Amino acid sequence: MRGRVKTEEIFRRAERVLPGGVNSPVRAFGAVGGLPLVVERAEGSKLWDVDGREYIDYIGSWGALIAGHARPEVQKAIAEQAGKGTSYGMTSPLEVELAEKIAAATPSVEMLRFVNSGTEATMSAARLARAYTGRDLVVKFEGCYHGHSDSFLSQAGSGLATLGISSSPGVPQEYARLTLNSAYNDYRGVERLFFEHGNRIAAVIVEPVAANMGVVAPEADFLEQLRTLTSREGALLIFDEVITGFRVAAGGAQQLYGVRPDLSTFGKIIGGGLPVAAYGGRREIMEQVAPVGKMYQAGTLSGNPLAMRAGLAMLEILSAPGFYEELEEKSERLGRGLWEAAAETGTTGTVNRVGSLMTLFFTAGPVRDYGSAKESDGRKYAVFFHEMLGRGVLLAPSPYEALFVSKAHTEQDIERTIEAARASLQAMAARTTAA
Ligand code: KE4
Repeated sequence: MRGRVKTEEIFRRAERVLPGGVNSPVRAFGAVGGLPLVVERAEGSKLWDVDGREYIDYIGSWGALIAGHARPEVQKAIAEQAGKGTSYGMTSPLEVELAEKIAAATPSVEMLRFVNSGTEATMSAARLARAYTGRDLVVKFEGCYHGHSDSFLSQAGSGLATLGISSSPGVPQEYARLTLNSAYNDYRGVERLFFEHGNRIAAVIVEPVAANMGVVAPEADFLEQLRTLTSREGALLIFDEVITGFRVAAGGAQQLYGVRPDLSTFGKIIGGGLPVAAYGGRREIMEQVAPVGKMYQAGTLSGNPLAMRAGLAMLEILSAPGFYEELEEKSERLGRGLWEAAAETGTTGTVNRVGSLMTLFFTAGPVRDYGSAKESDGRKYAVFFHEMLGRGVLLAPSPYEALFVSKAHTEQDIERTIEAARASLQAMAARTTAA
């Protein structure tokens, strides 16, 4: 493998001017150690670092690039729109078109508002739920991650779990007290919160497939039970589909599981790799949002035509017949291959997979919530991460993230990845035996 001279030089400069050398904590390899990547370019399923090393990429910009990097259709759309201007600060036909397409794909969404990040989407959805119900408390689930707004930084997953931070400094106790946490897949726990705080709870927000504690699927009727409970108690049910939207199905997890939330948040895929997110739901709720209603939320670059055009190009790609079926076939093969590799090498592990989202946990499992996800051996994951990286396969640099399969991953990529996993686990097992 080539040296990493340029990576070293650039990352050391980065550390002097960016906290941790990164613009988002998980990129700093805190959970896995070692010199982080500095990326030069990406195309299809591949990504190259500044030293020319090639990787099969399973991060895919944390799920946004379900069709792969630098798709010609998206690049062409961006280039065409750039010539017409990148941001007008006024409504353009493009944002109307993209909103119509998202609403058409998501029956529970009659109206939506574009923002620029998943954080903005969930922060706005929580504010809207509080405005609509006149209540203050929000229930979330341990290990779920809804971005970094003050309401959601307690017991959160993703980067906080990676860094072992249970709540962030800088969030006043008064704010933190307005967020209640329950264990994922524990309906009784949520029921108890309603028993204790009943008519003060504005909303329950949930990742309908959790992907920020590693991937954890909702059990049997967990989502349906949340739907029934929130309806009965006058609280709103918010599905945070920033990862699952247009990923696990064209209509997101709400289509896959047949449960209709009151509000949904979207991100990642709908921007085709540019900063786009959204929150939406029934018209009578969304019409509480300014300027129609009084719940204030705004954004300079919200709905900007450049990002809208990329999002439209992406949704066009997803609408091709057989897109999700092919993705499911590849993902099933990879999930099974990882599980077989663990079994064949005597590795204690379990694979959770929902569609093209999956995680290999280094624990016997089952992994059904944050507590059981934390049973996974983080040190083993770190070793596995670097073994795979050395074999040209880039996984998330944290056991609390997902592996994202894209349309661009070829059968050859999948087989190479399974082979790399088998070799990595074999090498790990051999060292353990020798030790
Ligand atoms: P952003 O503000 O990062 O665009 O979205 C926040 C967010 C909201 N909801 C869910 C379900 C999410 O997964 C996210 C962000 N996802 C992480 C990856 N697990 C972003 C990666 C990062 O923090 O760099």
